[in-house]
Amino acid sequence: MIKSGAQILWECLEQQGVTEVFGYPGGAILPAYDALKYSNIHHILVRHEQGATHMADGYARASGRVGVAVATSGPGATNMVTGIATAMLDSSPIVCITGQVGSKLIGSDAFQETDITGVTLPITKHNYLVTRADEVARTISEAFYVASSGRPGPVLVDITKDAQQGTCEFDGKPIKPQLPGYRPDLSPTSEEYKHALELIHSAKRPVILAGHGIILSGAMQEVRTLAERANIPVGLTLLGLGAFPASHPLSLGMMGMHGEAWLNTTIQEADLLIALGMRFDDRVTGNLKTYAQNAKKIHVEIDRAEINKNVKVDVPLVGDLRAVLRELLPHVKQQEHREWIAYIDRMKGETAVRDIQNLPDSGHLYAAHVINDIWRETLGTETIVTTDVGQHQMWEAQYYKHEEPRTLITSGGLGTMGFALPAAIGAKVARPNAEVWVVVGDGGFQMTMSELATLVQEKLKIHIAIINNGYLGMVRQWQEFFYDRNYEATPLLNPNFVKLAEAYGIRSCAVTQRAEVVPAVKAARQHNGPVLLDFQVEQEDSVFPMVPAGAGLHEMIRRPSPIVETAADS
Ligand SMILES: Cc1cc2nc3c(=O)[nH]c(=O)nc-3n(C[C@H](O)[C@H](O)[C@H](O)COP(=O)(O)OP(=O)(O)OC[C@H]3O[C@@H](n4cnc5c(N)ncnc54)[C@H](O)[C@@H]3O)c2cc1C
Ligand SMILES: Cc1ncc(C[n+]2csc(CCOP(=O)(O)OP(=O)(O)O)c2C)c(N)n1
Ligand SMILES: [Mg+2]
Repeated sequence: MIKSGAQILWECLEQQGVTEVFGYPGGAILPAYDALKYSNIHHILVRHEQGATHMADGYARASGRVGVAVATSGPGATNMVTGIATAMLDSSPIVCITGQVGSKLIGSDAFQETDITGVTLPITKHNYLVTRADEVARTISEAFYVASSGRPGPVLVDITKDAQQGTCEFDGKPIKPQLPGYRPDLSPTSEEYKHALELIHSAKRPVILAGHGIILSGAMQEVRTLAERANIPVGLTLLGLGAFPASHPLSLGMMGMHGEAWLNTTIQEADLLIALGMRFDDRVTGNLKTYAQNAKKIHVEIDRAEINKNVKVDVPLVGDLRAVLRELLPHVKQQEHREWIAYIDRMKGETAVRDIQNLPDSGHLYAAHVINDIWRETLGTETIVTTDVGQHQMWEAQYYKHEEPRTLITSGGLGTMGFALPAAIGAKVARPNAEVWVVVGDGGFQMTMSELATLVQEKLKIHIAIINNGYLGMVRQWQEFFYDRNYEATPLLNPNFVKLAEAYGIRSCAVTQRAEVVPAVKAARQHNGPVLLDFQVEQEDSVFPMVPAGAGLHEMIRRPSPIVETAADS
């Protein structure tokens, strides 16, 4: 049958299982918007194209399915850049579709022309410029395959206006992607497996470093089997949180710059690191020269480019984590590591870690208490938390205990302020039955708060917890520690967030006392609609521990008074 490129686009998206897209129209993408009338896909109108990309990203992270964002040429496309880079750094599978000026106008500085494939070349896994209707179907099929296979990532498809308007024969049959140069299905050699097993069986002080790749690979059960059978404690990266249950006796919490002190010490004293789907980010390793110097290292990783990039390893196992562990596990023997685990337990302290509920109410409202209370109230329910970037993000990682994968959605690699609210919208669209909480700073919230209108228009029940400290808190903390408390450009004059929410028709209240937190959270959960809570917390609190940039992982700044760092301190 003869169809337009625009019609083919939506049909091919449907073939990929797409049911929702996040977008914003404009001239160069109008033929595609017009053809939406032939499609069952639900289009969610955002308020800024950056929001569309974070929504697609949140959708992907919550569900494992590819998220889709749509924008027009020029400013529409360039507004997507931050969201694309965010997805790239965290290996999140999204497909961004942009309109482009007519193919004959390309290179003429036509109205709203930007070379978006050129602009996004370094921040996409791959991108395409489509100039003919008969290229649309093959390109969409390849784009989804590239975005979701191997190491996932963002793919951009730029479609000229004439390719959308032009017609061609289209039989509706799905096209198999043909990419001979692209080989995402690697696997280790038998020698490498043997070497890894020798190291696992001879280690006295092993630790598993659990990363985001576990969630992407779906290898949660395999990792748990490995840890339990060989009695190996598990530390997690920020993006790995949820890959291994926080309540598991072998879980040591988060590693790195703001990770748990006992875990950072464990890593520095280990004789074997088993890195699973993590990329040794500098926030995780601290100074590479002093990082885990006495440890042998096994690195299971799907992307060969990550091997020996930051940390030199003894045994690389390149392949899909789940497949690699399934190969390895039948040969892994039972082990105890009693002394090692007892030693780590002593560092942790006897009571439950970061158990702050019994601390007396000092009259101050701490972010840690707010986040811990949200965790307690939502315990045992299917809850997704999205965070923004800054102190509240680290407190969330420390005081909300994630038991399940895909329950924490946060921008780790790019650290994109403005991520939390749109990512939550994407997550709620992907998993409507999940409860969704946005934990966001007063600074970052103001970067994308225009998306409040999107969630109201879509009737999404999302809970927003602003951790309002009146500062760009994480930057203020750096100024306090390293710049003589010169608080240049970090105090914030904020709008009245409660009135702002009310202007959008969103129920809202401010919370200033610790005793008010739980009732406010309970009321928000009971309300049949979105709620915004303005938690006015201690203004100059800091995140501890902290490994200063460039310092060794063991060189942590500890909290001067043991209020909310570790149970062991008290
Ligand atoms: C303010 C701030 C502070 C931060 N502080 C910390 C901190 O204290 N601690 C911390 O941990 N992080 C911290 N981060 C986050 C940090 O910057 C990194 O984003 C994070 O450590 C990366 O975690 P990851 O390596 O597990 O995930 P990713 O960066 O997503 O890497 C995942 C790896 O898994 C691989 N992979 C993907 N799929 C598969 C598969 N199927 N099989 C095998 N491998 C696969 C990928 O190729 C990639 O190498 C902070 C971020 C911010 C913004
Ligand atoms: C888009 C963007 N701009 C700047 C930064 C640098 N930055 C990192 S954390 C931070 C402060 C965040 O303040 P707020 O949102 O209030 O969160 P808080 O740290 O106070 O919890 C800034 C400015 C960033 N990560 N992203
Ligand atoms: Mg703040």
